[in-house]
Amino acid sequence: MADVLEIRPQESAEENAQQMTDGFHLVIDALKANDIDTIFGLVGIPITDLARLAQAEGMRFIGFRHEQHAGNAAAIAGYMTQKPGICLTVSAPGFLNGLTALANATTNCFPMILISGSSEREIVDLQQGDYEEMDQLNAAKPYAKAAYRVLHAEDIGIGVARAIRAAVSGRPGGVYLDLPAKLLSQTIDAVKAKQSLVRVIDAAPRQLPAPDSVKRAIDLLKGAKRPLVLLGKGAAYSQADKEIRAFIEKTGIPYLPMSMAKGLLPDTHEQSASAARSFVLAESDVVVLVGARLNWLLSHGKGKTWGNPKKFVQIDISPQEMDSNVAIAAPLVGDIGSCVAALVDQVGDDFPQPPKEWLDAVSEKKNKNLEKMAATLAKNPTPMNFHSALRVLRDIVKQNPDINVVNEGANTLDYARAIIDMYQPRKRFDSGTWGVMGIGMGFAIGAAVTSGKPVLAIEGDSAFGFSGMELETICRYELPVCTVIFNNNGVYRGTDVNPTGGKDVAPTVFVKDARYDKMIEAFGGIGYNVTTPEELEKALKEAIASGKPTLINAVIDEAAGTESGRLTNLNPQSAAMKK
Ligand code: ADP
Ligand code: TZD
Repeated sequence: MADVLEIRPQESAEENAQQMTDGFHLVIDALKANDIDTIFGLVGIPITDLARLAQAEGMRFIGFRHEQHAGNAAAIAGYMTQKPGICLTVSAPGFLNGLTALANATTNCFPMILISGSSEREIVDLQQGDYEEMDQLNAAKPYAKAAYRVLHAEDIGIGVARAIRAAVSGRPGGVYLDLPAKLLSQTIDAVKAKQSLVRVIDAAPRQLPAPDSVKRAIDLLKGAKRPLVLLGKGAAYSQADKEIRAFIEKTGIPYLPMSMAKGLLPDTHEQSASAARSFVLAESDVVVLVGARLNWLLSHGKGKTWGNPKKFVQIDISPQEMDSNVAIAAPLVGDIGSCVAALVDQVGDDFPQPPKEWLDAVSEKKNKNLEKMAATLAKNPTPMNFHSALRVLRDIVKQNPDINVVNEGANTLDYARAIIDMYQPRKRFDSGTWGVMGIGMGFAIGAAVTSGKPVLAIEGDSAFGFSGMELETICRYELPVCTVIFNNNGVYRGTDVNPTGGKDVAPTVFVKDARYDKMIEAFGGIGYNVTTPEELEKALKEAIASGKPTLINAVIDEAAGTESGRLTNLNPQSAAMKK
């Protein structure tokens, strides 16, 4: 750390003057002291110089066209690395644009820090109408895991340290750090400043499970007749890949990955029960949740989806997660690596393997469903539909198993998740816990910058629209992102009509036959327009091999999608209207 803070000469260099530094420098020094090397953001008063300085001091500053996408990039960087991603914005509106991403990160348990410049406390608190005046700290609080403000330059080191620890320790989440303009220009004695820096030690300490909790879980598992393991994105985040694989393989229990946990073990693993999802959820009797919450994505652990009564083992770092929706018979609170390792320790050669009838039933169901899916995928309708296009993407990912996959939309999300096998951990990034649209280009940029590897962004045409302007960012930084737009002329599909016969199109309908490929050409990227699986395959191969910013406008049958994809049960009004 000795070389972190360079001492800068005072501007009015009087003889023997004390050497001074300022808030701008200290923020950068505090981040660098904690090995943070990238900032995603968008400049303006009062943080433009902060961004300039970050770059001048050797950090990477990735400038966006809208703060929400900078925030999403930071969030996904945090998820990939277990280090908080940093998003930097201006005050009030810029902050609010970033807040959506901060809230999404908190909801998904991604560690990130939103740093926003703010206007002066004296004016904000008396509501005297400052430039971009807003009480940002209080606005951020309900949507962040923690929110802090620093008022004195000597507290910058501690403020950054608190933000880092809050973001990554325990259940990860989004943290807001408020930096008023005056703080940034405050000067401080350089020696004192250097001493005020804090390097966070063991930011996310291991949290060991209690031995009696481990025993309770093992006893429950030993008595199971139809056990199932459910892996969530918390399991992927924890980077306990080896322990999780050992647990699955030693116990022989079938497992289901949640969307972003796909690839933690390759989806082609023989114990994967993905293709028999409904069957195993309904029929299992003991379910081990590993970093997965029983929220709406898992029907809250009850109802028809879950069929037979069952007992849950839940592994989570957050004690409050237990019993959130249904009773948890064996809570295992701790970090996933430690908890799973503790379970593996108890799984000796005498550990009972799941009964053969259960494994046979799962594989029979799985094979049947895989055959059905293969038949659907083999069809070649004209125009192309979701399935025939996704067959091509599935094969491309198989050939490029280390490619990062970003995915959003309704039908585009639901079908891609089911059809595209993943082979490596933390390579799939999608709409997540909220089912939010708009993560596409932000996640793509974050994933490309963080991994240095290519990204395939699979986007519904509506979903893409939320972040489409970031194509310019992708082109500006020459990122190897290939965006494929499933273009069916609207939200879900493009065939709705205005029942009044009026001039306005239906609420779900877009401009027909839009050419999204031309958008990327405006910024020097390469665009393709394809209408058949053969054309799509050729374009994809060329695009990925080029390593350049590319966009493929894949024309899909405008009648192919269903309303809300597979979420029709959450859309009762629409179902009623159609009656
Ligand atoms: P999914 O959407 O894939 O089902 P969720 O986001 O619902 O996953 O759940 C992730 C869970 O993982 C959260 O409850 C979070 O507290 C937990 N978690 C995150 N990181 C860890 C970790 N390192 N150890 C234990 N639990 C973790
Ligand atoms: N706004 C935000 C921020 N998130 C949302 N999830 C929605 C609106 C509602 N919404 C969905 O849930 S999916 C979707 C919207 C607008 C787009 C679906 O259309 P698409 O995908 O073209 O992206 P498909 O594949 O054609 O269904």
